[in-house]
Amino acid sequence: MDVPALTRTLAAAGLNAAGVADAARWDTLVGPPRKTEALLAGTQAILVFGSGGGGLWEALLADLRRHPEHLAGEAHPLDAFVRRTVAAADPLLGDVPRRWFFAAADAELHLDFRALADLAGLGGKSRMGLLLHPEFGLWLGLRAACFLAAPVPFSPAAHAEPCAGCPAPCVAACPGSAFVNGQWSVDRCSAFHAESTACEASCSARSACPKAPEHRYGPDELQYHYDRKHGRERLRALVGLAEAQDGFEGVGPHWNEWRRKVNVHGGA
Ligand code: B12
Ligand code: SF4
Ligand code: SF4
Repeated sequence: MDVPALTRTLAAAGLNAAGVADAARWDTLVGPPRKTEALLAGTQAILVFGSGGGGLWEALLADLRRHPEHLAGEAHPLDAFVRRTVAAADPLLGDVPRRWFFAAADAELHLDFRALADLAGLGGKSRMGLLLHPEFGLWLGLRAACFLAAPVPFSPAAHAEPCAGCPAPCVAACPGSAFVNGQWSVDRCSAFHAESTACEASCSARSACPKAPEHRYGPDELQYHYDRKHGRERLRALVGLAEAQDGFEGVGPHWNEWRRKVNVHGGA
């Protein structure tokens, strides 16, 4: 088992933020269906991988330019790229029992990746409800986690209150009054999406955060994450795939349907 080599290999493909969580602490947070006993008996450590800044997007574009069929044949090409990248690197873990999970919205089993990444020392909880990473700020996607039945040193905790002392330009920049008592509210934000198109292509509050401006996503990546339909059209243009050859239309994110689709809590 070579965890450092796995981490280096994934970082080279844009999964450039990694941490290790204590499985026993995870078990205190979740209900029976998501405890390690149910997911992988004997789990001791959980490797958590994220993508900071635009590295993963650039690696995706390079892959799709070489293999346009990876776009034409996948409803969620970025998530599919992450799965392929992980599958290619996985043999570095040798014969240690393990199980991978992904943060994709259509994952078979949803885990609360923000809580996992918190345990793995990747960042703290911001006013935006997003995990704020010390190097990448709010520009961090959470992508994959590997439950491992082997000991790996746990990562130190990150700064628990990353917004302390900040005058909160995120709140001032939000046109949808989505903050309640200074904290982002998913219900307010979702309601605003239902009544206005102002945030259909980006989030002004997230973009106003002064942390890590050098890692803000570029316009193409922002559009892909916030407006999948037009984001996919742009992706086709960037990799030279004709619309007629594309087997999918971009859909999501599902601002007002996610409660029906997703359950990351322990009960069910
Ligand atoms: C469903 C979903 C949505 C839904 C609902 C969002 C929500 N808040 O629940 C919708 C469509 C609205 C949405 C929107 C967005 N999402 Co979203 N979403 C998800 C998904 C698939 C599941 C989340 C979920 O079910 N939540 C329901 C329960 C768990 O949420 P909750 O009770 O409100 O959340 C509590 C816990 O997370 C808890 N918590 C416990 N410990 C910790 C520790 C930390 C550090 C934090 C931050 C929270 C936390 O705090 C919350 C309040 O009690 C996750 C991927 C995953 N598997 O985790 C991505 C995810 C949370 N989304 C993400 C992002 C980036 C977004 C968007 C910016 C959209 C975009 N286009 O990229 C917006 C804005 C979100 C925001 N400001 O919070 C990222 C967050 C990355 C990060 N740095 O934190 C994730 C992890 C996806 C990813 N691949 O990276 N999302
Ligand atoms: S998406 Fe729009 S309404 Fe929601 S937090 Fe961002 S700026 Fe505010
Ligand atoms: S703008 Fe300030 S308060 Fe808002 S998320 Fe960024 S650091 Fe936190």
